[in-house]
Amino acid sequence: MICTAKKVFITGATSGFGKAIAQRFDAEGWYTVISGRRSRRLETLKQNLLNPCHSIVLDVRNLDAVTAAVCALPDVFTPVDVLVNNAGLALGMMDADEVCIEDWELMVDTNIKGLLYCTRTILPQMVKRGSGHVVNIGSIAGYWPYPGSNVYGATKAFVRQFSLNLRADLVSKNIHVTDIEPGLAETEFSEVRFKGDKKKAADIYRDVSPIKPDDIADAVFWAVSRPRNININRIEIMAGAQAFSPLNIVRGLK
Ligand code: NDP
Ligand code: 8X3
Repeated sequence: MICTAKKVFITGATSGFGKAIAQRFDAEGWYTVISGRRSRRLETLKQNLLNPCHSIVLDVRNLDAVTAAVCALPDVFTPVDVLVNNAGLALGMMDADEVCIEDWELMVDTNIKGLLYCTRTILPQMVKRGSGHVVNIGSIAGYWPYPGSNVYGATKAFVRQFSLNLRADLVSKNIHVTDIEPGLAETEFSEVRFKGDKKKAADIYRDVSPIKPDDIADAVFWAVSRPRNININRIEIMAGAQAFSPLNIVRGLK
């Protein structure tokens, strides 16, 4: 029997944006495939969704695991209509000469390679069916530089350019691509970035009203629910209390 419900595959659904995106699509009647490394959180989320949900304990850095998970999708969850490449992280906020190289590698492996693995693995089913939509979660850090963003921002610049290039390849195959680029948003992002230092993380959101996960879920759902005669290339969203810094001029350098 052919299932007519729409299906969304979300990476990093155990927290923050990914969880809110899963809840939003579910509320709109979509079937969800939720993934992430923390199994208990996936199970709790799944139990609270109204529509069929398939959960996968998945580390996006592992290509074999991504391939196996996509091959093993139950029929009712294929072909995937929308892939949301959300899994990602920042680690540290130190200057480039002080940073731990393993943190850089982990960001590259997750934010770039993990996103590529999921995209490349799921795209063929969209192409075969003749429609689909890839939504990548980039960041304002992919465009606006700030101290300590070094490799994190560069991975998101990759996401931005890859999204555009992907669209260039796939326009003739009726696959839409959107890069959503949030700014200051309150999730577990800062706690991860500061390696469990809750005080430092809380300080990032002190006395401002940051973007909420539901705001990003709204943007993702809006982008994929536009009529097919348009493609939303990019959406950049900052917190109301956030803007661009002036250029930095350091005086006295020889
Ligand atoms: P969270 O830390 O709350 O969520 C990150 C999610 O990514 C978790 O579900 C985590 O799941 C998952 N994840 C991390 N590493 C892996 C991995 N190797 N394999 C699979 N899943 C992984 O942060 P956000 O919700 O804020 O972050 C989501 C995305 O949004 C990221 O790409 C981030 O860069 C981006 N972003 C965040 C902003 C912010 O200010 N919060 C602003 C702009 C962009 P688990 O640990 O269970 O694997
Ligand atoms: C997260 C937003 O400004 O912390 O991507 O880099 S920022």
